[in-house]
Amino acid sequence: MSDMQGLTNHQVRLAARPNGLPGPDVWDHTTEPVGEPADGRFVVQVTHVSLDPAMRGWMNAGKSYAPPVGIGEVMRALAAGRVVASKNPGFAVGDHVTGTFGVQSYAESDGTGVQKVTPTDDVGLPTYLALLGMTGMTAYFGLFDVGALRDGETVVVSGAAGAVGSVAGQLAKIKGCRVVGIAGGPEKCAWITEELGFDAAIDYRAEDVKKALRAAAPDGIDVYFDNVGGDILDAALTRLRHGARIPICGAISTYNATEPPPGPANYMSLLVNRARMEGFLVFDYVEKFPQAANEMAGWLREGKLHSREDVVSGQVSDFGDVLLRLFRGENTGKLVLQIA
Ligand code: NAP
Ligand code: FER
Repeated sequence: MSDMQGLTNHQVRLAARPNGLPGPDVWDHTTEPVGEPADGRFVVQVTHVSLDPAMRGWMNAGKSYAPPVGIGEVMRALAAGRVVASKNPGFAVGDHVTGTFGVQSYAESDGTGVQKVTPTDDVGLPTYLALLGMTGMTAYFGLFDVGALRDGETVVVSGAAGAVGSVAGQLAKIKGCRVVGIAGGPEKCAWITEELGFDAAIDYRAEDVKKALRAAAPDGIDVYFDNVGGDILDAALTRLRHGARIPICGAISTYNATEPPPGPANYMSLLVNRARMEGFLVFDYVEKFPQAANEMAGWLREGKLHSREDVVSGQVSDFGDVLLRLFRGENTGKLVLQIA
């Protein structure tokens, strides 16, 4: 088939498995012509690539809930874009879509796992990768289902100025909870308290987290929504109330570790406080996404929820550098690479 108007697909492929932080040596940058779609398929111009800590896990050998990205394969990524050619009756040229399109400027798809979305002036395409995408669903089900949040409880969220954490804290505020966020740096702490309405913020880079938690949650924690693991999880474990729940959403502080990290030394608090700590995977809730996204979109429209996207403009080839921002804490809200 002829190329689509001579268009070139820019791609980022996994060249080698990283040890520790993924440096530039783990990426290959390739180009290939964009082909016409085969019957039943369509071509998406990728405009926004989602940057997710989970990507670090996908780069490791060894299967988890998803197979690892193979060496030489286009890096897996959730993304958003626009249909530019279609031989699939379900998708028309001009439709906006989200899906697992990979780190590339054009993706071919048969529609599997692809959602049609309707960006507006108020709710742009990046929000479908943030509050109304996998990120928001993670906060929603992690807090309400795994965390079994009850109105008025005391909630502590780590990674609080990040994509998932900033939504989890806001959702807990909607339920009338006292919400304490833990984040790195004064700007992030100011954002979550002053703009998002968190009751308190702890700057873990500048403060003794254990001491700060004692002051910010004097009666203890009912739900600790853990995005980071490590020392911060350990500190939170010392402040549990009886019957506390800890949704284990992630442990970004360990993702680039080259040695096995020390276990949470305070986990016996789970026993003493009859508390539950539970891992979860957002994909287990796929069937309930539409219902949750409707409720979240309502709160977004009413101004009760804010979706902050940290949109970095660049080329597909900037992906590797932009990904590192997650591990350096250089993002506030949902990190998205907009393909210039
Ligand atoms: P994000 O929070 O927007 O970005 C990562 C943030 O982590 C950074 O901005 C940084 O903020 C913080 N961070 C990085 N290194 C850290 C360290 N050593 N100690 C403490 N904080 C550190 O990313 P996200 O997409 O919302 O993901 C948040 C967590 O949710 C991750 O653990 C991810 O794996 C998890 N997740 C789980 C599921 C699931 O299904 N279970 C789904 C999606 C995401 P600071 O400046 O505050 O350090
Ligand atoms: C994530 C971290 C870990 C995530 C999924 C996992 C969807 C799951 C890992 C596993 O099953 O081993 O951010 O996002």
